[in-house]
Amino acid sequence: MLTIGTAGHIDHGKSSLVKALTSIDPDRLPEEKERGMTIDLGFAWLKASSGEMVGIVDVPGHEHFIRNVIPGLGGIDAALLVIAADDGWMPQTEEHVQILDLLGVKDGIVALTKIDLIDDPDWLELVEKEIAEKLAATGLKNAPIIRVSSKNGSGIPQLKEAIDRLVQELVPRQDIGQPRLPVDRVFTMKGSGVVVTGTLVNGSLSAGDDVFISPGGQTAHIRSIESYKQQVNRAQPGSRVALNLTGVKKSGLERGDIVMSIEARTSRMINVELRLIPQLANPLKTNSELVFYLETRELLGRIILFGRNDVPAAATALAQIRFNRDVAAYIGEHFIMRRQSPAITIGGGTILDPQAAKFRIRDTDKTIAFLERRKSLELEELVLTEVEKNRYIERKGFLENCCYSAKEVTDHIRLLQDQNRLVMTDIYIIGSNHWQRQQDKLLDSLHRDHAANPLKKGLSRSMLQSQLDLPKEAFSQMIASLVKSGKIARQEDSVYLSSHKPALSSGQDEMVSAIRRLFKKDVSNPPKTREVAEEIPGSEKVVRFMLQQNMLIELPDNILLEKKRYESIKREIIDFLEKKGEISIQDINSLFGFSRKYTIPLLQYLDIKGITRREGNVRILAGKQKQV
Ligand SMILES: Nc1nc2c(ncn2[C@@H]2O[C@H](COP(=O)(O)OP(=O)(O)OP(=O)(O)O)[C@@H](O)[C@H]2O)c(=O)[nH]1
Ligand SMILES: [Mg+2]
Repeated sequence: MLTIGTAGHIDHGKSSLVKALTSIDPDRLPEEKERGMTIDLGFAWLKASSGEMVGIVDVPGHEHFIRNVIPGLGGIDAALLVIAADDGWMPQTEEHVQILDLLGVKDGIVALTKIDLIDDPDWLELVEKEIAEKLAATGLKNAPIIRVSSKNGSGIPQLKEAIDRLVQELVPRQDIGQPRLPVDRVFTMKGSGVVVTGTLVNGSLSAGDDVFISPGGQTAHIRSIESYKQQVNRAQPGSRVALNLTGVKKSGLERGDIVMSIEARTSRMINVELRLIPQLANPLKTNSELVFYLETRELLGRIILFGRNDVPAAATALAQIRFNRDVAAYIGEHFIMRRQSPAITIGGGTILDPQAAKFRIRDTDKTIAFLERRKSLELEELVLTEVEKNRYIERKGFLENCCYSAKEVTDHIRLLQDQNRLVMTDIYIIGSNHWQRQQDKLLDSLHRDHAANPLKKGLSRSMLQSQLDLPKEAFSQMIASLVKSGKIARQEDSVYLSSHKPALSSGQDEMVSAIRRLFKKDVSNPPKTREVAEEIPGSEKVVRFMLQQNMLIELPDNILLEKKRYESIKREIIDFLEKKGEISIQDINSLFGFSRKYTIPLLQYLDIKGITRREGNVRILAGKQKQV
């Protein structure tokens, strides 16, 4: 499947030639018939001798209708440049060739028409020589020139053969699984509702598909598809397509909209590499307001040059375009730009960042470096720059708006991961530099915390995460991988370096002994946390350490007990319960000499630990029924 676009000066015989080739008159509007000129895009098709269908988009030659030309040439695979033998190379021949060149069209055929009007063979040779010279510096430099007459049919078979050769030589349209149908016509048909037409690129669409209309974001359903007047179930990239849509109104659609299988990301700002035509008289100044053509869309925008105030003819430059509305562009897409007055095509370019942040002068170097890396459109650079730009980015939808398929992108991410240039978690892709910096920061935080608080176990996860520039899921994976490699350890909520052993200084050692003495002083009156601090000033840290190290335990009401003593009390209570079945507060008081102030927190603690259970006024062993 491929689509050819005509190009050339007014009245040079484009539409007549399309009719001579296909028997279809591309001039469909009454006004076009009346005036004998093409005003808007026309469509026809022929079958190549290989059986392949070739769509033809016929464009107007009048300079006034250039805004209808560019949308027509957007999705084409090859050009049919029509030049009248009696007239030769003319201004719109020039302009259309510039546009084709800026759009990256490199294949085509030149049809030298109206040869029936020329008797002098030298003249034809002269015209052909001029054409070859003019095309030498363009993408069409290798296009064959075929002499034809639509009036008497001479040369038409040779032109068909040239088209056959083109069909064979052309590399088939890329199918990257991301279909886009830039709409060039919208109309309603009695009985079947809204129809949109266009040249399908980047993927295929099927009848029954649900689709999105960008940039508006409306959803629609493809009821049926027609391609070259035939109903088809599936339309291939490169073909001319008419979609019958349900779920949208004609008023909600216009030329320039794009029918896509996913909801595209849109933006008002894009970063590009632009290229100016050699014939441009005045340099392009930064801040100029221009008319831009992206696929079938025409829109106004302002150009902001990076690190310079103007660009001379024939030069390239990096720039930001700020549009007056959202666009759903993709990396690698071509565009055309024109001045409003005088209305001339001044250049075009390639989109390098379809989701650009507003450019600020202080970001000049960074922005230029980023775009310089993207200019080659190599997948590796696209992946790396996209990740670096965002620091971390969700895998879902990653580089969905670029000229590569999802599979190519995924394969490349895996390759870069194998080379340790990217880190992938379940949800995110993270640049290895960023990952490494965050990991260093995490380890450094732990180092510093351990040095400042040798008695403390470590830092809480939430404290650590708040210091890092990572989303929660990636942070968890970082912790897990550091635990796995043995660098860090975690206990409950605390994270610490594996090498960290909380230890006491000699002064603190003495405090531990003093605290122990405090417990021995009156065994039936163990101190509360606050009382220890009052008796032994500065001992809070040591108490916390002793709790962490399981030397002490803390009962409800902040009552402290030595772990050893608690264990023996617990044992005695269990023995008691195993013999007697139940234990009362008075039993405990008389067993251990405690007052009620201690007994109740102790029992609550045993309940929490699942050792005892309250039954009325007594405790029984948890899990046992009270025997009545
Ligand atoms: N003698 C002669 N006249 C031709 C030939 N091809 C086209 N014409 C005439 O040239 C005039 C313009 O032809 P079109 O086919 O409308 O030209 P066009 O390039 O489509 O014009 P626009 O769409 O307005 O740019 C018509 O009067 C045609 O009859 C040809 O091969 N020989
Ligand atoms: Mg025409």
